[in-house]
Amino acid sequence: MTAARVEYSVAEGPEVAVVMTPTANADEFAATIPGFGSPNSVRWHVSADSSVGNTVDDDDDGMYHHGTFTVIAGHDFDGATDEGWFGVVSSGGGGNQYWDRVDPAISPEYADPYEAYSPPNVFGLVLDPSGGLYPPGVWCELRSQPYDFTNVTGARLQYRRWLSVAPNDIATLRLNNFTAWQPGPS
Ligand SMILES: [Ca+2]
Repeated sequence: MTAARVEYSVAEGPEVAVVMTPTANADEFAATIPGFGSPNSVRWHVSADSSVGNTVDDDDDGMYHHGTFTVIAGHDFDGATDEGWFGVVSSGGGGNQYWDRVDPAISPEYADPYEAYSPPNVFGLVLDPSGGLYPPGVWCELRSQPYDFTNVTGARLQYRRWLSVAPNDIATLRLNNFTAWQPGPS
C-alpha cells in the first residue's frame, strides 16, 4: 500500500478525511481523530491506495457511540418469530409477497448477499434455494410494528443493508411514511 486514510463523521455530519501514517509494522497504517463531546456517535471507514494504482474502499462502516446509549428496539431476525415484521405488496405481484427471513447463503443469485451481517438470517426479497428475482412492476415493503417514542429524544435508526436492484428500480426507507433515504434509480 502507498497511502491510507480514515474518513469519519460525527453525528452524521460531513465526512472528514485524515491521512493515515505508516507504523513500524509493514503494511500497517494508523491515524488519530480528535475527541468529541458526549453523547455522540462517530462513524468511520478506511480507504487505501495500492502501489499499482488501485484504491480500495472499505464499505463496511465502523460506528462508535459515546455517552448513554439506550437500545429501544433491536432486531437481528434470528429468533423463532418474525418479531412483528411483515411483508406487504402494495401494488402489483398478484397478492404474493416476496420477503424471506432466511440465511441468504441459500440463494444462488450472484446479486444476493452471501452472508448476514448478523448470521445466520436476514430479511430479503426472494431468497430462495432455487434462485429467483423479484418480479417487475411490484412495490414490496417490509414493515415493522409501530414503536412508541413518547418522551424519547435523539432517536436514531441504525441498520445494515445489501442493495441490488434492477435498472430503474428504486429502494426507499420510510419512517412514519416520511422518505428518510432513497438512493434513486440505479
Ligand atoms: Ca441476522
